[in-house]
Amino acid sequence: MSKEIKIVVMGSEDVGKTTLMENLIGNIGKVEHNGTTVAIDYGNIEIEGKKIHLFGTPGQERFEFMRELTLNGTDFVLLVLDAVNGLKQTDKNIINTLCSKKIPYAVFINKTDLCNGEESENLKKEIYSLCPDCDYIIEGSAIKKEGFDRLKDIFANLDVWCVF
Ligand SMILES: Nc1nc2c(ncn2[C@@H]2O[C@H](COP(=O)(O)OP(=O)(O)OP(=O)(O)O)[C@@H](O)[C@H]2O)c(=O)[nH]1
Ligand SMILES: [Mg+2]
Repeated sequence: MSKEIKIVVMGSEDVGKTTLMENLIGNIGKVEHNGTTVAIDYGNIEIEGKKIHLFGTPGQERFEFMRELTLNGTDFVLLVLDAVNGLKQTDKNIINTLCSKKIPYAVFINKTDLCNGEESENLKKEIYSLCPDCDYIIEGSAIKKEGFDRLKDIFANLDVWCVF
């Protein structure tokens, strides 16, 4: 039996969750309506011999119940944020949930190709003020595949492996 891991990709509407999964993994399963995710994206990737299963959640608030469902049994969460638009209430709710349930997570500050760095610094301060335990913060661009090496490195070195 091999060790595999379940990672849930979360974040509010249009932050780039599906784009990140597509550009990181390539071929993913997704259900979209007019470009909006309406079910769970799924794909898997092998990094340094370890199989990582990624489950992408819809960002629109009407699908909040799916986020709850997908979190069941997760080992790790990747919270994707939009560097330009900052933290939405949905993101704050997600951070509070992860923090209170003690679910380990990394934050990917996406769309840094559209800003000058100041936005990311402000976001980091906000994240730490909500949850001082935040494990990792990565800056990058899902469209340009920037920040992916660091992301893969974090995934490869997680010590939360479960057996599927
Ligand atoms: N400039 C820029 N645009 C991006 C980046 N990542 C995603 N986008 C754009 O942002 C928009 C939303 O991307 P999606 O990947 O659909 O976002 P999502 O978080 O999956 O959206 P929902 O499923 O509706 O919650 C699309 O137009 C993407 O092309 C990025 O790194 N830089
Ligand atoms: Mg999506």
